[in-house]
Amino acid sequence: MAVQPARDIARGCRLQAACTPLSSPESTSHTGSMREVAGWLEQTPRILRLMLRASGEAEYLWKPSPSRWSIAEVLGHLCHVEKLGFRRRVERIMNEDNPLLENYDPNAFAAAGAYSGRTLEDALTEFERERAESLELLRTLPVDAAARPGRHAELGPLTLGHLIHEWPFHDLGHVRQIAELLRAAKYYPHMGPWQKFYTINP
Ligand code: NI
Repeated sequence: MAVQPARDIARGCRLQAACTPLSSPESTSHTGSMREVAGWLEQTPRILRLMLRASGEAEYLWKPSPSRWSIAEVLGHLCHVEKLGFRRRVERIMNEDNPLLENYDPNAFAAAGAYSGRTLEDALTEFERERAESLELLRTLPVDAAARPGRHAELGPLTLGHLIHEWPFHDLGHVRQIAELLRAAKYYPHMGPWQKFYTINP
């Protein structure tokens, strides 16, 4: 089966949404879904550790092209954005009155080297530590926290509930990106004529 190119990955972590959602925002109970989101966020570090158990140094550092991220850079991004993109924003929305949230530019941080320099074990351990701290924060939120407002420099008005739901969505996008990098580096070069059936976009 051919796989559609994951175009969002090419632009850091942006996705063009052109699909029919399974549920509308109105059909979701915020209190219940916040707990569900935290449950998902707890799984991501475990999923990454399992996925990357068999990854060698060459695959970990492999960049498909100068403009595309390696698995090392994706993990570095996850470590970095956990604090600056997610936890700090949650804290500001909880502690301030409708705060203005600055843009987080992944490509600028990547170019500045913020995502480089970690070994695989360093990156997994750092992400586990950062995520544990985030889960601690989420556990302290009151049940009505989802409605608290903030303003994003580019997107405009939003709520804490919106930010909380972007979190596992963002996780899954990068899990998919790592899966794409792994299969392109490890298996695609060795599958001979079967390559004809697939389009890869690592
Ligand atoms: Ni991202």
